[in-house]
Amino acid sequence: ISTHGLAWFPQYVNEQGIKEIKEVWQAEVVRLAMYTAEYGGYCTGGDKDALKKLVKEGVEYAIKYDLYVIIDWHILSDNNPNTYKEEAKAFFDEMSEAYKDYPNVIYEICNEPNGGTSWKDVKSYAEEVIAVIRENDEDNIIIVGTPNWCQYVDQAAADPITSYDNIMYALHYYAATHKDDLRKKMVNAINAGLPIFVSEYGTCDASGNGAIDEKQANAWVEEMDRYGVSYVAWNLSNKNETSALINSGCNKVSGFSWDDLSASGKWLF
Ligand code: DCB
Repeated sequence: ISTHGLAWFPQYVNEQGIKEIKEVWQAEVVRLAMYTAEYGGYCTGGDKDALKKLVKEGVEYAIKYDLYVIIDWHILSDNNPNTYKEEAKAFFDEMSEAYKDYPNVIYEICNEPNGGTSWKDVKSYAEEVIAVIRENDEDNIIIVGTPNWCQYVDQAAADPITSYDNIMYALHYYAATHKDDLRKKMVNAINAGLPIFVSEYGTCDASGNGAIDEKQANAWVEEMDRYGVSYVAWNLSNKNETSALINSGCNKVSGFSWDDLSASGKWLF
């Protein structure tokens, strides 16, 4: 399960809520989505100390309750991860120094490159940020985003990062938008030897809203299970949108009942 933007919905990072992600939802991984350029974005005037504190709280709870935790540098409207590369290096230097001894901590260094960002751009960014992380932390998993909102895994498969180990590549899908074609890209990339992590998906369309496509959503899960691919649902919030797992009228931050869940929350549960 992924949070929504941490600056926007900070309340879902709380001890009981994270505990329930493991014990009630029976998920194995929580993703902490920290936007870089929107909604109090880390690089666009957001409160850096407050955001880092929230990330660290989330990680501490994940460690305590035995969950994997993804620290997500959530680029989006900034398009190209090189836009805030220096900030990313400083951020991941601090995080990898703090968590090098916790193998359940995963670094996702660029959510969704888009806006014409090429794999060459992403790869050169990744090699610089990974070098910083590997100075501190020699083996925790690092997830690298792929072009076109994490759909062009074929480009990464054709030219993967070879100078470091334990690198995975993100594929993201929204089931009402991305169907057979993207599933085929996933399978081809896996067959080419690329380690894929679906660090974000939705059952609705690519805006995070619109109708749920249950048939496609189930087809994705079947294919991911067949190949042992991990997947993380977007998003744990009560925003009035389909992808939000909690109903917009519910202000609880843990202890959800069945009726508190949205249709996508019920599907996931
Ligand atoms: C991704 C982003 C994620 C975004 C979801 C749904 O964007 F990683 O941040 O979440 O997928 O679009 C949405 C939230 C909204 C929020 C909006 C902007 O659910 O509440 O208002 O972000 O922050 C994607 C994924 C795929 C595609 C496009 C986008 N695509 N996108 O395939 O075209 O443009 O954001």
